[in-house]
Amino acid sequence: MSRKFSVAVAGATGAVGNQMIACLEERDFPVGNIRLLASDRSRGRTLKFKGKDHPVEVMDENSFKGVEIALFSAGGGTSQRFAPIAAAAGAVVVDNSSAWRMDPDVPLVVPEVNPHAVAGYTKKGIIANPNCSTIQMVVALCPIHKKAGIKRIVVSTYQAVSGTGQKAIVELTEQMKAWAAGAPMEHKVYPHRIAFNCLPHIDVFGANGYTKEEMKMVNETRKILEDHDIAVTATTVRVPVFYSHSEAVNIETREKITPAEVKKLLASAPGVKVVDDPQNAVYPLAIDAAGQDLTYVGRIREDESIDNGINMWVVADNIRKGAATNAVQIAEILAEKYL
Ligand code: 25A
Ligand code: L14
Repeated sequence: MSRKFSVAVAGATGAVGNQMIACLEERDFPVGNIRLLASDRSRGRTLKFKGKDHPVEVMDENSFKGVEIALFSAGGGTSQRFAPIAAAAGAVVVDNSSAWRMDPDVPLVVPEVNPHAVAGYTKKGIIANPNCSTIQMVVALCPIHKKAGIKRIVVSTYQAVSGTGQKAIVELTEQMKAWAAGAPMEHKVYPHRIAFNCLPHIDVFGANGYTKEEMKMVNETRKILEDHDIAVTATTVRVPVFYSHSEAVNIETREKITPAEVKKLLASAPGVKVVDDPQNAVYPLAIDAAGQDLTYVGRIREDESIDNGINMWVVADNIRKGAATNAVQIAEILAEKYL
């Protein structure tokens, strides 16, 4: 890559936006000029990029003049409104919200799985970053799907509070402090206490009894793996963990594949690290994945209740691989191949 790009980060002061700025810096993305955008609440703030202070600008219709790549993580409503404005100004938008993911004219991309789909950005000037829980699951499952054909996925998630943003990190911290002090624990962000609890409720419930988060895992998995015959069912659960989502993933394959074969496949799969020595209490942990970019897979074993079944435990940092890193990886493909 020789030339540099004019980049904007929309939602720069949020949990994901901050990490996007860090990823651009760490991965040495060829940034010529950077614009950091947020809402009026962040007016007057500055953020550091490559050791230099940059003012946070309030995002409006004129924010995207001259911008070539715009990374968005400012919530669904904001993306709905501003992504087309940015695209009309000539930027390619990589959007982290759920607003555009299922639009047939918007590619939904995980670079380890379907990098070719980036080419579809020309239709709307928007590329969608998938849901965090879906990203780590398809990174782990894609090699198995290619080899043995996945018929059905049954997944239960154990999701960190950082997925809800900075305010939820504060809520869990405050509840734990209050518990230690013997004081009452208050909640505003979640409908119940999250400290020392598990909530089978992420995003809003739909008419079918599933949450939107659960249905994202169903629909996005099929779109990314480009296979609408895969049956997927999910239960998504919020747990009192700060960073990294964990998932118990059960699959049924068309062809027989043994746990040893799965381990061998995943050992050379892009973006995956196998951590699987249960006799020595070695398996993926949220606290180890936090701050990392890989998807960690362990507890790989046969599902003995069916002919072609595998169980595994999949863990990744939801703010990094689940959001910011994946978005910057997409921008890298754009920069290298398309812009
Ligand atoms: O429900 P929605 O609309 O889809 O939004 C969902 C929320 O999920 C987060 C993100 O929260 C978003 O607000 N999010 C989205 N995708 C995520 C993912 N994959 C995700 N979280 C995890 N994983 P957030 O707080 O982390 O980041 C919000 C960022 O978006 C900016 N923003 C919001 N509205 C905007 C906007 N920017 C431009 N135009 C708009 N209209 C937001 O900037 C932030 O950068 P900010 O200035 O509004 O917030 C700065 C700080 O203020 C705190 N804060 C948040 N909400 C409030 C608030 N303070 C006071 N009142 C509030 N209501 C935040 O903690 C933030 O640090
Ligand atoms: O669809 O709250 O990208 O953990 C990401 C964070 C949905 C909710 C998305 C969470 C959001 C999720």
